[in-house]
Amino acid sequence: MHAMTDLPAWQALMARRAAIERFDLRAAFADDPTRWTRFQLRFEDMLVDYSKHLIDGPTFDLLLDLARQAEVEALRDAMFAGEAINITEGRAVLHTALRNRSGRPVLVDGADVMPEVTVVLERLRKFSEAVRSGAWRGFTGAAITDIVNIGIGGSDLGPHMVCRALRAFADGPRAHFVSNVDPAHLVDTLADLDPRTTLFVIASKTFSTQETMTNAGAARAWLVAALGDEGAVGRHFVAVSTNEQAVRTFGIEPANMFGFWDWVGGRYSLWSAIGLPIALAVGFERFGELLVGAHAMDEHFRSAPLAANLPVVLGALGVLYGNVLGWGSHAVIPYDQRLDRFTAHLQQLDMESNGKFVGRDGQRVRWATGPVVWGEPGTNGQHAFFQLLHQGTRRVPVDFLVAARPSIAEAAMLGPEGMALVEDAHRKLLANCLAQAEALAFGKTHAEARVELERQGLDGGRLEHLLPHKVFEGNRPSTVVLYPELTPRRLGSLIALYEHKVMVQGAIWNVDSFDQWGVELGKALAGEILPELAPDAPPAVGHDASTRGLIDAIRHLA
Ligand code: G6Q
Repeated sequence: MHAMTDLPAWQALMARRAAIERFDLRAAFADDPTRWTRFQLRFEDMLVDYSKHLIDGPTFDLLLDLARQAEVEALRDAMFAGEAINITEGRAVLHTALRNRSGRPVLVDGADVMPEVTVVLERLRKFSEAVRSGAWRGFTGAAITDIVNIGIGGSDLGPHMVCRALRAFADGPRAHFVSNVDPAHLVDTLADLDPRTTLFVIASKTFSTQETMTNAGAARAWLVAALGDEGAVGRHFVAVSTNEQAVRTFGIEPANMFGFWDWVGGRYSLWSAIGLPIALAVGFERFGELLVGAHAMDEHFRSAPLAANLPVVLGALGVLYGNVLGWGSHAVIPYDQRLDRFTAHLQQLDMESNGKFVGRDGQRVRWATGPVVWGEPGTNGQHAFFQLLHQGTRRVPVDFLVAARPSIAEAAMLGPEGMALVEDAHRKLLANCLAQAEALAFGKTHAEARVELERQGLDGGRLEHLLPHKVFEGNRPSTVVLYPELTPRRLGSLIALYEHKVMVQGAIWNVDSFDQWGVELGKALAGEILPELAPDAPPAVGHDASTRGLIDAIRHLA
């Protein structure tokens, strides 16, 4: 195990730090006509442009050296080999096995897990096809029109994001997602649904998470009250879990339970039976294409040399900003409306994986770890937080994700002019995306701003007054990830790219990217306060004065 700051490449990067801070993208592009081709990677039909980063050849090489010296490759290989790289939980990390299409066995403790993976996939196929075809019917004999996934965190964000991303392909029951224990979430969702045609998927690895079990209980009460028979539960509830006993206790037969394994982390679980809502909404075949796309990225990650390895390159660039330059956040802005939950999924993936201050050696790390990941789709963000990206005092690297062409599905809805309208709107989307990346990188100098104001007819004091506000200092880095069109396969590759990028960074920072003790704390703490909020509970004792006071105030106000 290493300390990042002891690695020779880190020290060399530190020695270059002043030069990196002075790095000028305008000059870099002017001096090197090959820069755009030099700093880009292609993966299948996806293009990743990272030429607008604050790197030259030597800096880039040092970042890769850092990844090499941090033994990223060894940890990667150990992950694919099924070693227990989640060291605090003593577990293998094998979401890659869930989408393994190579025919190679994947061994955990000497046993190949692939046969079990195949069995569960086959069950998902059969079940999703039965629901979609109408062969599976509700208690009253009606076919299922709506599914409600009840789950939270990893049992919600991934499938929810994918179902939204693949709306152009949705041809099955409508998928809804309820996660929050705030009763408004469930109630608002159920308000538009018919219990006779609604299927609930209770998704919980542990089947004990407070929010999920509370919502599942309330959903069952709603269904039984409406259909007037406890027996209806069996036709309207299925479970995705690793906890068969708890599923049975809830009243769901094991035949209607889809399992997965403790080597699948929650935030990496959309590829497992947790992806059931995806298979229901877009069909098992397209769910399979999603897995194929992710597998292709897995193969790239395990075999491409570091300098051409997308997750390694993107991970290393993040280390440049987070560690060498000390920036604290990272924006992911899809210019792709259907990726409107993509950043939310990434927030969990990245912040839960690498938001750690203790290293794999049990020591407090002496360097920054995971950034704050945030973002909203463009162009909306342009009318909101982009001000800070362009002219704020904090600098934030940005990932732009954008499709070269619109989805044909939209065009048909808009009448005979549909295709032309959609193409026009999509070109505007693309123009905005590219313009933002360009403006961030190259800014607007004093001289340029002056010329612009003069052209607008300003001069004298008015011009001088406005001038400093019209300057954009530029040198704000971004990556553009361009793909032809958002398809299940492409989406699978994109998600897997970020999964592996997070792993690469965790390896460099020497943290266990696969545990989540911070989440476990939250699960335990609320349990202590809950009984103290009951109307007839004695006054709260213990806690701090603020928490006690708030408990008291809630009881008076409730
Ligand atoms: C993910 C985390 C966490 C988890 C939820 C739900 O990696 O462990 O987000 O997915 O807390 O847990 P259950 O699936 O057990 O309900």
